[in-house]
Amino acid sequence: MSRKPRVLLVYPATHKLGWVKRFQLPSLSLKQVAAATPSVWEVLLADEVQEEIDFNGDYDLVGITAMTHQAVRAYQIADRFRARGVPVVLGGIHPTVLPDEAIQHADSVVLGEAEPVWPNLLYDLQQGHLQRFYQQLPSGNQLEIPWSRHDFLAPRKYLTTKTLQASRGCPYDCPFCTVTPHFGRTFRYREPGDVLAELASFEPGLMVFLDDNILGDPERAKPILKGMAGMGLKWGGQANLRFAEDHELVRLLAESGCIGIFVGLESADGEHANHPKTAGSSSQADLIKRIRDTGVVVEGSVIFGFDDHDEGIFERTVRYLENCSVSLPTFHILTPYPGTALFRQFQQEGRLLHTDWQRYDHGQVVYQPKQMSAERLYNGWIEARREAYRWPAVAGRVMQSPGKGVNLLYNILRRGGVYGQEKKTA
Ligand code: B12
Ligand code: SF4
Repeated sequence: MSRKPRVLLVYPATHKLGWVKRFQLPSLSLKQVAAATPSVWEVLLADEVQEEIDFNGDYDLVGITAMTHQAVRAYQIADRFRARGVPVVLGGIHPTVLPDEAIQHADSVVLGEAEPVWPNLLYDLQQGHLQRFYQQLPSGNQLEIPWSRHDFLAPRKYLTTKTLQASRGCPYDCPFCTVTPHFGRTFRYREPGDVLAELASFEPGLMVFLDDNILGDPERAKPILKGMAGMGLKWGGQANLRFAEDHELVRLLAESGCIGIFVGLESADGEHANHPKTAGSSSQADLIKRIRDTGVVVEGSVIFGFDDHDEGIFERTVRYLENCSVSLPTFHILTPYPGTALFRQFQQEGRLLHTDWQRYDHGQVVYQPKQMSAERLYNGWIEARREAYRWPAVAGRVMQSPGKGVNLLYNILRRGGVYGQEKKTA
């Protein structure tokens, strides 16, 4: 009996993770590619974070996803399969912004979203007419995508397999971010009823929204939050802190089962502290407190290395975050991802130190900062992280929050990462 055609979807790993791999989420990118795959195909997953790839397996096609820091490994994997004659398709953010680079390692590259083009690509492959590039640009503000597929995942390997997006795109177009160039300059939304139906198909337990801004439009978010109350789901996601100006939204968030929300604060001061997404009538400290008081953990993320950051930024930021009492501070080094305005600016100014993509990961300095050396930026990042996760600082944060046990657990887990994760500088 002939078997179904078989596609292997690969998530490349850049380094080995120890026990932490048990706390990872499966790639939603590949769950969506799987969901768009016609049922005549068998879909297999090789998540390299979790297991070794079987390079000798019997596959008709290999599809590999890549963020920028994964690109080098993705190309190595692609080259090995192609050397055996297995056709390879590359997709995801990095191949989308640099398709001419990606095609050197692939038979075909999908630019942008898989859902509208993937079935055609598979059909073309079977007909022997695979094209080099596939792309369909998004339009309008409706997002119609199939429910993500979970059946090809081993649930016990992950923190949870229950992830989805209710929206894509972002209007803010921050110069350092890949989202607007990749997903478009407007929010596109799924119908709340469709999102709630997918959520209702989940077993009670932990789920995560992987939207860039799940609360970006209160009128879209409220029906989803109301519908989630009583579903038995505990969830996390990321949003623009300004949502907390709306008291009803904060109340609904807590009632819906939200346990943690990630917000981008970006900078303690200067130009990027006054971005439209973070500026408003209440102070950030007030908004953070308003959310925290409901028991929801607030993870606040800042970036070091903007052109208006001098060497005092590290100390000022740690103090600022203390004053705001974020439950979990997160620190990133500014990274000029290809495809962004920031990349083009640094390239024109001759400030990129290299384009070794595997080092473009927010934890290494890959450009010449304006007001300090690359080494100072790296060391300042290390010092700020350590300062924020000293035990007295952790205790201070935890004591201010309801849900002290959960807060403490999050902080201990993060502290482990902070003290164990340093890499090399530029
Ligand atoms: C959720 C998320 C995370 C989660 C990931 C959870 C998971 N396992 O899925 C967490 C918090 C762990 C995370 C971590 C990081 N993230 Co992140 N993350 C996101 C976010 C918000 C959504 C990603 C997502 O799931 N999108 C939904 C899927 C469906 O979209 P997609 O990936 O684009 O996939 C579609 C297409 O690209 C295409 N496609 C993708 N792959 C493939 C493969 C094939 C074969 C085909 C045909 C098509 C295809 O089809 C898909 C469906 O339409 C994005 C922003 C964004 N909007 O994309 C940032 C983003 C991807 N993250 C980013 C970064 C930098 C990171 C970190 C490096 C940050 C850090 N240092 O901590 C880490 C790296 C983690 C790692 N695994 O190595 C950057 C990547 C920039 C870049 N150019 O690479 C983004 C774009 C954010 C940004 N502001 O720029 N992230
Ligand atoms: S608000 Fe967030 S998702 Fe939107 S462009 Fe800025 S950093 Fe990217």
